[in-house]
Amino acid sequence: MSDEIAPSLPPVVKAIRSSRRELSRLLTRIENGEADKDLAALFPLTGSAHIIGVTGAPGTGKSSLVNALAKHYRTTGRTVGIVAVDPTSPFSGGAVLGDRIRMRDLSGDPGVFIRSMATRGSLGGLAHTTVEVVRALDAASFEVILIETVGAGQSEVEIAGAAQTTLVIEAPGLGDDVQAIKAGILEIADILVVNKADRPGAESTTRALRAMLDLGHRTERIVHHGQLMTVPAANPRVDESSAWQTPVAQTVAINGTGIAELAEHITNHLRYLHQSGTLQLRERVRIESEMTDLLRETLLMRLLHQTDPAHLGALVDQVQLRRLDPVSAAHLLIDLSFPREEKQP
Ligand SMILES: Nc1nc2c(ncn2[C@@H]2O[C@H](COP(=O)(O)OP(=O)(O)OP(=O)(O)O)[C@@H](O)[C@H]2O)c(=O)[nH]1
Ligand SMILES: [Mg+2]
Repeated sequence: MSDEIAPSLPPVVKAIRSSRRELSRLLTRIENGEADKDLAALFPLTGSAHIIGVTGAPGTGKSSLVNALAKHYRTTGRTVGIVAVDPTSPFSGGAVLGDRIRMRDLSGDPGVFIRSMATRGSLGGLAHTTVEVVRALDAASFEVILIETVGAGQSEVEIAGAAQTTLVIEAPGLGDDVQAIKAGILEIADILVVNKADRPGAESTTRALRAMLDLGHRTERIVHHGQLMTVPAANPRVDESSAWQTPVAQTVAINGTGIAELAEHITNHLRYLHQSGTLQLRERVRIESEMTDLLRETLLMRLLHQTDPAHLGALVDQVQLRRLDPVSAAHLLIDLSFPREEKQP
């Protein structure tokens, strides 16, 4: 973290750039949903970090890989923030312990900051909290931010939305078919990684993934009704030569084999994002969807706040008696709080 701190920086940014304890405290406030003012103050200081998502089935070696990548980036002098997200665990205790052991060689390095999160600390939803934690690390001037999530469900896909580059981790010997197909997360992969390449079956897993990428899995991301969607890249607009070709990298996270090559793929991907304009496009989509979520939440809160509970109860009665349908009832309530303007002829 920088020693020269400009005097014009907001107090919270000065604090988290100069003290790890202040940063930890801010992250706790974020998890408790008590940091809206701080987040607003630090927001203008975000946008510099390269945010990398690392996702994949349990035990594929994500933490080990994050550890190895972090060590690699430290040798290049870059600072690294790590967010380990475990949506399945109600407490982060176990995950923290495991990660601490695996990432022990990073502790004590002031250029690395590690935070483990679980559903426990997530008032506004884990994906949303993760985005805010990443923003705090970004404003604290960590240059690379690695987000580890256990891959499978929708929350991982959402969390991956916070990343600019998403790595999907596979390992040989997880069963006959490649796990990504089942999980449906191949679509979110910017880079596929076959970790545990020292294990038997690594070659066939790699071949299977390459074949999948060649066969109809070539996709492009488009914006449709404000949502970023993955569609088959059959569209003639997409110039094959300029589209990103998802690479399949092999690594042995526990001894560092292939990590430099993986880091090179990551750098290439960031360059591609910049040059193609995709970086800005993805960010716009992310902001739009975040704002839509916030609007939905805020408007609902305001509406319920303004609504007389007796009136709501009476409407529910009417619906139950089949005198009113649910859609009309909802519109009646909304029209009370947000009267429709009469159209001028
Ligand atoms: N042989 C071999 N073992 C590895 C490699 N990478 C990780 N492991 C081992 O695989 C096990 C799981 O590694 P983790 O890094 O905890 O995997 P993870 O994906 O973070 O696991 P969860 O967070 O529990 O989903 C550990 O015992 C690691 O030592 C590798 O490249 N080769
Ligand atoms: Mg892990």
